[in-house]
Amino acid sequence: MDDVLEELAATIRGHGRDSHERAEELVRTALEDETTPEVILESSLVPAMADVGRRFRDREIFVPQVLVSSRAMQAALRVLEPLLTPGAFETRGHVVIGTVKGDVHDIGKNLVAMLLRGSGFVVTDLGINVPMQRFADTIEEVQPEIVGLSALLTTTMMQMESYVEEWVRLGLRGRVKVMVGGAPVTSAFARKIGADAYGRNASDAVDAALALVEAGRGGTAGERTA
Ligand code: B12
Repeated sequence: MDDVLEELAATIRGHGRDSHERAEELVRTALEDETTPEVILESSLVPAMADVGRRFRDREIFVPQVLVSSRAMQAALRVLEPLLTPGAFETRGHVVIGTVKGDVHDIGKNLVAMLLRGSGFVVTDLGINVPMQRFADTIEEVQPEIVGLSALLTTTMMQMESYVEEWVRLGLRGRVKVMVGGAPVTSAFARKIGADAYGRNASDAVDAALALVEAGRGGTAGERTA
């Protein structure tokens, strides 16, 4: 990895006072050096955030430090987002995405939304802590092909099943494909709750979404479906 990407990863992992400003600067420098947004994401930002996750799990760092890293990560992602988003001319489908109720984790969900946009999907991002009814109202309103649910806690993940059941009850389930993800979610869990697809990471989510749209047009969803 080159020096700029290494320093960027260290900035995300570290807890400096102005790390969000520094992260933004370093992303701009990497782009000026002609590093692609995909390389910046995959070889610096994502592994750095994964390392933050490991250290939080092992109680080497705590919530305040994680928040500083998250803020730096979000600042970096804001610079990359427009570059991963092509013009609206090629729309592959519409995805409504959000983090389920009681859960405020959004870094991974934002990354998924960003890569979906970058692959030509229109994305309506409902944000964090989103109740079932808000999804239901948005499904009625924007008629998406796919709804994406994100959860990072083993507790909040359990609500995904009741969301899907409620959409069945409301007669919405036949109109949308459901895709789920988040660190504790697995493809077995996705199958168990009746979701159509699971994405382990953001690029997997894009492949799954493309397969679902393709299947909806008469192809087969292939092995990525849950
Ligand atoms: C950052 C973070 C926070 C930040 C969140 C900031 C933010 N804006 O998101 C803050 C500090 C606020 C936080 C709070 C808490 N957190 Co926290 N947090 C994390 C941490 C360290 C990293 C998560 C992250 O951003 N990862 C990086 C992204 C890129 O990965 P990702 O989220 O997994 O997303 C990828 C995939 O999962 C997938 N994906 C994600 N969503 C979707 C959706 C779809 C549709 C698809 C297809 C794919 C997909 O693609 C993404 C991109 O590749 C994790 C540790 C971990 N290893 O996950 C703990 C972790 C999730 N947190 C945890 C806990 C316990 C908490 C708190 C309860 C702590 C507390 N005591 O207050 C609170 C809960 C607050 C709440 N109500 O939600 C635990 C959960 C344990 C559990 N079993 O449930 C974890 C696992 C840490 C741990 N090991 O203990 N947290």
